Amino acid sequence: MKILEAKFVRGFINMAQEGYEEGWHERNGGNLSYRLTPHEVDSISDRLFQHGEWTDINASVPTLAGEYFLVTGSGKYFRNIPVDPEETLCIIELDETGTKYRIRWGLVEGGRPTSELPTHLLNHAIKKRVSNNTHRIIYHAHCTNIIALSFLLPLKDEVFTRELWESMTECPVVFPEGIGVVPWMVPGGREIGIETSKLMETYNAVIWSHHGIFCSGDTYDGTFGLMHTIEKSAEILMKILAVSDRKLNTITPDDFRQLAKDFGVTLNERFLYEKKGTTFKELYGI
Ligand code: 2HA
Ligand code: ZN
Repeated sequence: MKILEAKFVRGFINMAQEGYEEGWHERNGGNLSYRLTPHEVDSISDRLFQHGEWTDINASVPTLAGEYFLVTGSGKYFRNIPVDPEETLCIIELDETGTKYRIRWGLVEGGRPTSELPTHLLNHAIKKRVSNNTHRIIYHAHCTNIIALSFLLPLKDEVFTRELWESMTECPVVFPEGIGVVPWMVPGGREIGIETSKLMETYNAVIWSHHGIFCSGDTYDGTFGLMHTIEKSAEILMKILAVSDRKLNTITPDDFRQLAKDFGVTLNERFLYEKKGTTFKELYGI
């Protein structure tokens, strides 16, 4: 089958375009990866390059040995993905140790997979295990309002989860497990990948302070929808912070407990603490 006609490739390209249109992918910002099913690999195997040299991943993911991933290319612009997917994307294969990859399709004008490959693969490894092999997508975007919030709020999972849940009623239904926060770290390496993947044991979304978000999911719609929901909630909170020193009304811990019951979701009580203060100054010193 022609690779560009495969459903998982078309979905990937659509998602990249939607992210670009949201304004989350300035220049070469952001990256996306999809873990192929064995059936998908079979369906396109005639169209893969046969040779490519093995390159170090700079991380070890033995549970992903032999798997194939569709990923964005390093330095490539999301806005160009729909225009020229064969030049901006690639399919990589991992070796039998899970420490090396080789390119089997794409990047026709040269290049390598995303600079965030260690984080993508470490996240895929964790998610493959904790989701029972259902999660296949890892998405990184530079969402404006989440980045802004990371300059204002304490960089704690409890604070971001609670404030984002409060800012839009459906948030606790969309991410009942909460959201993790990594402090500012140098991007592109193994260390930030390891810190992110530790949080991916619990969460489907992890904020990179002053940088963006990583989301994980089982479908393109679900993963994009998670990113979109988090960023919209952050936008609402930024509007509140811009015009007031406090919230006059909000959703209370008991409201959340009622919502959880009626929607059949489990909310971690860790995020339903009693807030110590009313103004943003009392709460967060801002
Ligand atoms: O430039 O977003 O984190 C791609 C990135 C690196
Ligand atoms: Zn980035």
